[in-house]
Amino acid sequence: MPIISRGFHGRRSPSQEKLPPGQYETTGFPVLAAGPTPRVPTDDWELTVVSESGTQHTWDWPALNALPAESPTVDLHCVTKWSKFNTQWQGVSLDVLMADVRTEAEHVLVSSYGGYTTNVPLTDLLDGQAWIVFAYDGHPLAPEHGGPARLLVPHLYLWKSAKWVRRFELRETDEPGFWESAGYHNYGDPWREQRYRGD
Ligand SMILES: Nc1nc2c(c(=O)[nH]1)N[C@H]1C(S)=C(S)[C@@H](COP(=O)(O)O)O[C@H]1N2
Ligand SMILES: [Mo]
Repeated sequence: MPIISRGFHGRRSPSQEKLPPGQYETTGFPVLAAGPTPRVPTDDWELTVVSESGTQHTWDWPALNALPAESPTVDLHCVTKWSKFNTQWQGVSLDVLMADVRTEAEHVLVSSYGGYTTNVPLTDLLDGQAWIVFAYDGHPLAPEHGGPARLLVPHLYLWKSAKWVRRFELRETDEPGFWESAGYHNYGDPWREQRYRGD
């Protein structure tokens, strides 16, 4: 078999460099959800972090908005193979929310209004890798995309970015979420193309 050299195909363009294996770029913003869109008024909205000892930290909407916000610009990668580059968000880093939470746990089960769940290692939510976002492209986050607030953890496939996020449960044992229980990969790194269990 002849070996086709890299030069034969030419250099990868800058946007291809941003594309994980098996993905294509889209400029639209598809809406994907496993169920109906929950409508959560900000008056009723709460976010809770519960540690393995049962200690709870809860933020209501004014409390979330009082925290220092960041404006991350990130690429999104959906397991259905679309990627969207340079999306602009506003939100609070998980580092800020977790600052006062004492835990030895390594696993997090994230759950949403409407019942969706997904699991993420705690280390993947820290060190500037994840946010609770409430604005997209300069506007309040639309309900279809998870408003009033969603998790954004862009270095993993987008199913880990729980829309309508409500609760983070810190756990000593890992507990698969909705898609992870349905045969998707437990971790979901787009650069290692971890789409399904066993990838
Ligand atoms: N609560 C909730 N969050 C969710 C989902 C869902 O069904 N429910 N779908 C996930 C999947 S599979 C993807 S690809 C993204 C889609 O986000 P978008 O609709 O803003 O593009 O949300 C993720 N977060
Ligand atoms: Mo997805």
